[in-house]
Amino acid sequence: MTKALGDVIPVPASVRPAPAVSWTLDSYTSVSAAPGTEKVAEHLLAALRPATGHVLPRSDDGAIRLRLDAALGPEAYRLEVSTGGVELTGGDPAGLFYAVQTLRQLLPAEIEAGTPQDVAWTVPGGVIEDRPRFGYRGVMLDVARHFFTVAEVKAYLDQVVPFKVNHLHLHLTDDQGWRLEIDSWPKLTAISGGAGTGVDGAGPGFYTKDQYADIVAYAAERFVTVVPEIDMPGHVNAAQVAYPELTADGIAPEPRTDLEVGYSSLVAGKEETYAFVADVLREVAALTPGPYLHIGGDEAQATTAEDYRTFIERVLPLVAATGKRPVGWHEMAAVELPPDAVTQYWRIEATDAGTAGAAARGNKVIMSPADRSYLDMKYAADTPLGLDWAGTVSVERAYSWDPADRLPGVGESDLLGVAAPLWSETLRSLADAQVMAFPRLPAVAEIAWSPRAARDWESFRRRLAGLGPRWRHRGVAFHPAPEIDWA
Ligand code: TNX
Repeated sequence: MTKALGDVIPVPASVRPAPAVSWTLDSYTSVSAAPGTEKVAEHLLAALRPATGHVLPRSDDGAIRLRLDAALGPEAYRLEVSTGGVELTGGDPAGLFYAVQTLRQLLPAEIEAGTPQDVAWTVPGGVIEDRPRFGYRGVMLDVARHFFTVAEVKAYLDQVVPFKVNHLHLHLTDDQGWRLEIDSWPKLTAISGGAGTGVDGAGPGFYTKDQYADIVAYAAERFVTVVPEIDMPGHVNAAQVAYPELTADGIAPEPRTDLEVGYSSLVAGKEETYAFVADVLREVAALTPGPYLHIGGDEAQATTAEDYRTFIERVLPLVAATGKRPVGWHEMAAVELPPDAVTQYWRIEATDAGTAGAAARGNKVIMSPADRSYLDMKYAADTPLGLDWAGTVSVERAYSWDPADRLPGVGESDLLGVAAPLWSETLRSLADAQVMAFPRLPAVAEIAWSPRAARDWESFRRRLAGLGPRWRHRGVAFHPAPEIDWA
């Protein structure tokens, strides 16, 4: 069945259907890629060839045409379907990549199958003109509590980019484990990336620098910027197990694989602390082409307020020395931040003086309220996986809020964007991660991309239903939320 032109997640900014018009891809279809669009054209062909079984050769007058027009602006695109074919125009290569994602969703669901399907590949006619509301549209994956392999991280990336997500925040370190090789402090991974360092003794796992660089490159090919997080001054038990000199008394703590938080702290008054942080940030920055370094800063209950401020004030210049822009969980706003610093709001309270105060001084905010955007919260009381400290988060709850209304003093222009974190204490596999992310990640992604006025729960419910068959074709696990009439 041919889809309606606007039947896409995230809903586009402007949709002008031409109801009498459609176009069908067939074995004669060829593809024209203007200069600068070749790489995105390869993504499109990789998406279309398996299920259609067609060769889709390149030609000068293809029915599928890709081109760039900078006048559209960054990340924007235009997609026109006429009787003669499909024209995809990107304001830049990222925008063109988003046009490809939209075209995929406009084709029948079988386009996601891995082998040739006997389907009429018909696309509805008309024009879509689209651009993002926010520049930061993120997902976060906690690879510290449960380690996800390089292949699993790539698979998760593949599953989120259809929703025009453009940042992957990796929570690389926590009390349980340390997941990124640091040459100057090799025991971090030799000891705390070893067997049994996942929650409940799962594991082992860490990324070598080459493996991490592979993730960063794979993400970049999909227009996704990796944001590495080294969480401090709390959440550091794994670092202290490896290097007891990072504790107050120099005695190694016991390794911990339980779910408690807020019990470990780097020592604000010790110079070793800052030598360690400077080395780690320098090495992480060297692996990071993107602008951001996330320094955590959350749940530092084992750090006095004064030590917390001392620590953050000493660490912010170390980030600046790497040339990167600091991001921290919103607790970081306890100190006056440099203008380029970004806070990430995660709590469930309806106000936060620190985040609002920093915003008033010009610090941008990433919105990730736990009661709306945390993909690790249970959907409902009977959800087998997940936590519920922020309440349960149904698909409707994940969708029916707006980041510009979330905190007084933090409006549209204060927002860098929106992100959906997935903490992994209860997860043991990629399938577990998928069940928690899908279908709520598309809800948060629509909030991050689509104009506020274009969003509507009833419309979203209907569009979401159509994703079920696509995920089944791709072998992606998802939660069959009862409020959706799944196709
Ligand atoms: C709070 S949110 C945490 C994490 C936990 C998460 C579980 C935040 C910045 N810190 O340490 O994994 O809750 O939902």
